[in-house]
Amino acid sequence: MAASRTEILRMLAEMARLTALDEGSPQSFKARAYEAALAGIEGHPGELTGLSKTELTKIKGVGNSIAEKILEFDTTGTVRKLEELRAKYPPGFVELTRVPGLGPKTLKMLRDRLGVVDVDSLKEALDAERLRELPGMGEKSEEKIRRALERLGMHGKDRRTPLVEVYGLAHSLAARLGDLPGVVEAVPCGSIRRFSDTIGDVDIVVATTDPVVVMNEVANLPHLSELIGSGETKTSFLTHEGLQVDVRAVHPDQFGSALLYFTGSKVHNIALRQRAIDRGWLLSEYGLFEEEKVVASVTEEDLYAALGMEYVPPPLREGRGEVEAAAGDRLPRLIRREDIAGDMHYHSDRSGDGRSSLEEMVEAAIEAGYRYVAFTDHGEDLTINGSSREEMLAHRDRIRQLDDRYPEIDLLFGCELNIGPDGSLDYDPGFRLEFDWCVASIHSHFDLPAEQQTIRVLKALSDPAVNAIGHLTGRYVGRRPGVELDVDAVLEGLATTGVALEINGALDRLDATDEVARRAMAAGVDVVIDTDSHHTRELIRMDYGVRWAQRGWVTVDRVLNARPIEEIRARVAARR
Ligand code: DGT
Ligand code: CA
Ligand code: CA
Ligand code: ZN
Repeated sequence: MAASRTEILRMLAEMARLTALDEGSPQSFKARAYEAALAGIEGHPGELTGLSKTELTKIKGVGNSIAEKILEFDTTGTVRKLEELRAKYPPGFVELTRVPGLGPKTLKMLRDRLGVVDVDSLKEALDAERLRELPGMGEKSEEKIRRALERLGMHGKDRRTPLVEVYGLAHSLAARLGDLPGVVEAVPCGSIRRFSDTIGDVDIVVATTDPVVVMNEVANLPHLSELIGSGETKTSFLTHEGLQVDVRAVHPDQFGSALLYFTGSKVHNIALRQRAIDRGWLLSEYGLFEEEKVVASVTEEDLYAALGMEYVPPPLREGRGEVEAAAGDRLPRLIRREDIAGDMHYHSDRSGDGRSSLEEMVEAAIEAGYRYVAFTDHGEDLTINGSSREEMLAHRDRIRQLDDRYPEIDLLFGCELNIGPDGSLDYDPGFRLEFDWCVASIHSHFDLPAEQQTIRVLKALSDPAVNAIGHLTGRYVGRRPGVELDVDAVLEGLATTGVALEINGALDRLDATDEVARRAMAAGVDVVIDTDSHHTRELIRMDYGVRWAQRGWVTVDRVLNARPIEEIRARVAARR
């Protein structure tokens, strides 16, 4: 076998995770070695398969031992050490690392002393009030863990996985199946294709003339931990992370109807089936039929057209009025990736957590086809990551020089201001006006009461230097709930001041939510779709941000960074 770059990265990420568990700390020497290798490989373009050990060790962060594991993985499809760790830490146990407050050390103790091996046994131990007996734990920590379990929806059949943990896997699986002989196309469907922020299971539809080859490949995938069921055209299995994957092989002639059916949502499908029935037809995963005759089946476009509707983009297929709109030719002109003209939340290594230089970030922006970009490195209030006034002014000089050197792009000197617990911002009002553009965002104090959070954000956005509110709630999907606030009050504040609502395209953020974005459209609030990139590889987040915005029915005319830079500058000037 030859492993793809993504598969190798996934293997190393899993090694890092399991090693941290095994060593009792993500800071252990071994765990950090994997993290270093991951960072090095991510910064190193090109495939890794076929490289020799010497060539591999030339990559930053990759030492002998890791190079050997990459070679072993590339030739055998797995790594012996990884298999050992997987046996020791099954998926149900690894999942517990998602619970805030349960670090590797604590997990080890819970397992050794209380026999906790998964969410269910953790719940039992909590119910029996046994955690409080352990060193360093008490009633308070029990309560905290109990609340986290509830908030994350981590028990029972309703368990969902954040999109960010599934997206890469689903696409690399599909790419692998897409390369098999006889396969025309393989596409992740279901909630992944609709770009939902959390995922129940992975559905992959494969158009092929040879289903046997596909089913054989699936049964032998290195990702497979447990086979759930297999037939001639469908195989279901669990991955080592405990995620269910359903792969269905369909004939290329029926690809459109299979895509449509397995993309869902269920509510959307039911409405389409009803439209078919109203016409005396039947719609299934095999096609749209009039008696025995096929009306349409090859592409989704054919099917929507036959049903007398506009094509509905997958992120819209949630049964939120899209069927009626598409049937009445009333689908709004949604934002698309090619409409985006620039990025207004963008870091360089001027930020402590920035990983690419100004030059690299400028070149990546040009590569992405942008006409402008606003560098928004952190303000001084974020002590480690932020910059002093002197540093910012020197930074401005460099940005202006680069702006002259690259005539094809306009560079703005901006800042990501930190919103303090009381709504205060970095620097002073005068200095803040030195910036061409400011995004203000919350980075701490997530637990304040809703009323206080609302006042906090309203105060920040009333500052004339503020042009957008970044990642509104500060949530991390499935890990940290966002701050609670009065969304309508904030939207009203944005509408009256002309400050934009950011849609942050980081897969683990996707913040503001689709729901809030849709309310923003109704409230007359403009949005900016940003990547918040800290590294050149993160520019891909613009694709994600756009799809997330589509879920919120965001239209092109309401996206600030789809407009010419002059309009943005004029809006900034008008606020001051
Ligand atoms: P998930 O996995 O919970 O994140 O959500 P989905 O939407 O991926 O749902 P899933 O995996 O149960 O099914 C995939 C798609 O298959 C779903 O979006 C629509 C279609 N589908 C599944 N079951 C049914 C059904 O009973 N009726 C209809 N009309 N469609 C279904
Ligand atoms: Ca699914
Ligand atoms: Ca499924
Ligand atoms: Zn940022």
